[in-house]
Amino acid sequence: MKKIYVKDVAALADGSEVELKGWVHKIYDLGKISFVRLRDKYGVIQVVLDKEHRGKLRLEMCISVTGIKASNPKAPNGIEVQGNKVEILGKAYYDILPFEINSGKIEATLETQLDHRAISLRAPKIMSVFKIQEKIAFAFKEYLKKEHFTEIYTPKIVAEGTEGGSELFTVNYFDHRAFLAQSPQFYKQMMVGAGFERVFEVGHAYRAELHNTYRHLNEYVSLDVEMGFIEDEFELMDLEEGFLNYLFDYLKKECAEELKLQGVDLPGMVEIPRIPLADAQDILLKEYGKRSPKGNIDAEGEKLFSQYVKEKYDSDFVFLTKYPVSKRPMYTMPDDELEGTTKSFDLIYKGLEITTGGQRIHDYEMLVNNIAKFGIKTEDFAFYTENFKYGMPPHGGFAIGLERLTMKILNLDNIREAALLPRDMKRITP
Ligand code: AMO
Repeated sequence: MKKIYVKDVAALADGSEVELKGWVHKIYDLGKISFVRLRDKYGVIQVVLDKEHRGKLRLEMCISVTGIKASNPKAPNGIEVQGNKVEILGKAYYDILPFEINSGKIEATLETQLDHRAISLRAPKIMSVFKIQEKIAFAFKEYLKKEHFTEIYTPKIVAEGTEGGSELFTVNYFDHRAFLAQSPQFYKQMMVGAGFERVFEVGHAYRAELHNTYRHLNEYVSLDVEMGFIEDEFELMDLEEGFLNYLFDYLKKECAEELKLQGVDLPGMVEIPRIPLADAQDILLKEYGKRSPKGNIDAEGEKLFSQYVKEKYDSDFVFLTKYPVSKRPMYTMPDDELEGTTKSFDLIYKGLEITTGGQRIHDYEMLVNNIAKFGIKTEDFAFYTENFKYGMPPHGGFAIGLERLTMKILNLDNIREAALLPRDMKRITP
């Protein structure tokens, strides 16, 4: 059935009859008449009701209103509907709402908002985060499809971890122990080798991290890319930079209203500086007296270095390149030009890592030897390494955390604000 949305009413002639369905957003009672604001997926409109039709309406009930469209310069957007029939479609059973959602800003803690997620999402500003997030994922797919990538769907119940470390959730899988996938890493590489050449996936990734921070989730959406027949890791950075430019253009066109509601101005063309990790560590020490952990930069370092890049290059982004072998998983291609480093990179955006990527080892013997060097049992990874016996192209890829990207584009303080139903150490409901 075709539904008429609030946004469609403006195009109707004055005097047209219209039936709208949505939620009671606000009520102003003015003696004989009431102004009821009806909210739907796309917006809010004023409905004028007499006492009888106003009846027992309460905030957030679901209603259908039939009435006549009229212009009224005093109404929001200059439009109202003079209602002559009201039906309650979804009753209200609450004593008081958990918090006010119709005043532009919710005066409740993030935890309370998340406890009542389906209510806090009713606030248009909060809903707009996820309308924008949907478009980010859409732009990712569209951009890659234009670049000859194929979308894949890989299993999330897996036999082995891909990223090293101990961040694995265990699953009882009949009489075996299995895990939730930390990343589609092995499968995206296998699909490149299988002949798709270029693949991407938008899917959930699971990390049993013991970090309850503003930037960690235990379940997040990973935007994964893997590309065959590359020359080096810089081609991957070119691809990611291309995507970000495409994304910002796309969001400006498709989400103008939502971005306005968020108070966000997107950048023009981005050109991202590429700086070796060791140089970044030196700069941090010289400019800020900040010491970094061996072979890495900590969260504070990421923030400080972003500040430096903003001042020096006027860029919100920076690629850190050439991470040491010791800090990268066993599948990462070593960099022969600089002893002890790899052909890998991170992308830092406004002080937060949003991407890891790099070229992979594609030679079977080299891979098996490297796995052994990492002290891992090669037999456990035979299902993965076996693919490398049959002609694997030089390849590499990267993954972007969707919530982290959303959070940084919209300048949100906490990653949970960019997760529809966040999973963290303390939250598994709603
Ligand atoms: P990595 O482990 O760095 O790399 O993850 C890639 C990106 O995923 C996001 N991310 C997270 N977001 C929220 N909460 C978490 N706990 C979390 N963990 C990771 C970040 C991060 O930059 N296989 C490689 C990628 C590749 O080389 O293709 C990988 O998973 O934005």
